Amino acid sequence: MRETGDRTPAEIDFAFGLASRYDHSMPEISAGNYHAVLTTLSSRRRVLVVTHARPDGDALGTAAAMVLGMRAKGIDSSVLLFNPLARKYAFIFEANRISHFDVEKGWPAAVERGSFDALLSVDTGTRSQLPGLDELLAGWKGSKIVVDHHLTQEDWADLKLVVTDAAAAAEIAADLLRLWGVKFDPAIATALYLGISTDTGWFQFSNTKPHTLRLAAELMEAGVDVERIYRLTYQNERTQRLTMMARAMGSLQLLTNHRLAVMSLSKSDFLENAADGGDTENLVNIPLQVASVEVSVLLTQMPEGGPVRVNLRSKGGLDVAAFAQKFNGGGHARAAGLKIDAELADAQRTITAALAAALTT
Ligand SMILES: [Mn+2]
Repeated sequence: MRETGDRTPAEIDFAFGLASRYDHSMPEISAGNYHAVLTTLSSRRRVLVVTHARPDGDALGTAAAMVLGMRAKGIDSSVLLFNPLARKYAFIFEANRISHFDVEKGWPAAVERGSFDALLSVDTGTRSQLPGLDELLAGWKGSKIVVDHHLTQEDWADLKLVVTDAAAAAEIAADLLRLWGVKFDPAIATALYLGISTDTGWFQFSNTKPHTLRLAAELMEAGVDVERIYRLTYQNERTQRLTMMARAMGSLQLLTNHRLAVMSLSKSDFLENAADGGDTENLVNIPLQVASVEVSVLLTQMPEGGPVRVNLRSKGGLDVAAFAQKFNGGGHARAAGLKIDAELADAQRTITAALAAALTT
């Protein structure tokens, strides 16, 4: 362990930057935690990167940026995805020839666990978001590292860098790569920008801080084609997007003096429209356009079966992460999720009653 006096001016600047940017003086966000992650990664030859189920732009952008950063440092890495790579985000892996395993194809035999000497989990630190983690970690000998910005965490990793004030996991990855001396080339900048722009709702949500915009500017200067990323992530849907939106709107109920919006999508909605989960991403945000709506919930019965997925959004009055935790879910105060093993109508009754009670007490 090095003493503070051994730090280079750049490292001291970095520590000051962190202190001024993030209000909370949590021990997890000391510069030492960033150094610890880099020290561990630097001594590895092959790293397996994982991220949460149904990976979004931040999950995939952060994974891609870390793979590219490790590649620049001569460290080989692959990504293990617990759901197929979504069409709209596939470009970030394809353009950079990032190899990935898909749990749904030949897992776990396809992954030679013994060939990896570290596991890096980005954008999540919870087992429920990493289906198959227990199987993956059985007999795992390498280090286990979490780099995340979610409040909900569990103790399974050796090393955690959790910065809940960060707008996106990609914002933490940007700091890690900067501290590591990895140059932001167009590929890395694009991966980081994908994570930051999608997790902030294209810089609209309250997690967007002055630092977030400064970082975005720096990434643009490094060569990000902003219009192209916008088109690929927000103007690249199939027609199923609109037909499923119509179904969701058709199911809309406004309850509790129009403070609570409830929508649901059933298995037959998906089958009749030949739609999949990618077609319904973020539909839950639409009711928040209405002034009176404080909380929006979308219950989804997936065509492939399994528990009902419940997506929650809040304008801030109700902490939906705390609500989701009561059902073993998690997330952020304004965006959270949970799963219920029940029929769609029963799940809807349970969640609606619990949300109405939470809003009126
Ligand atoms: Mn994220």
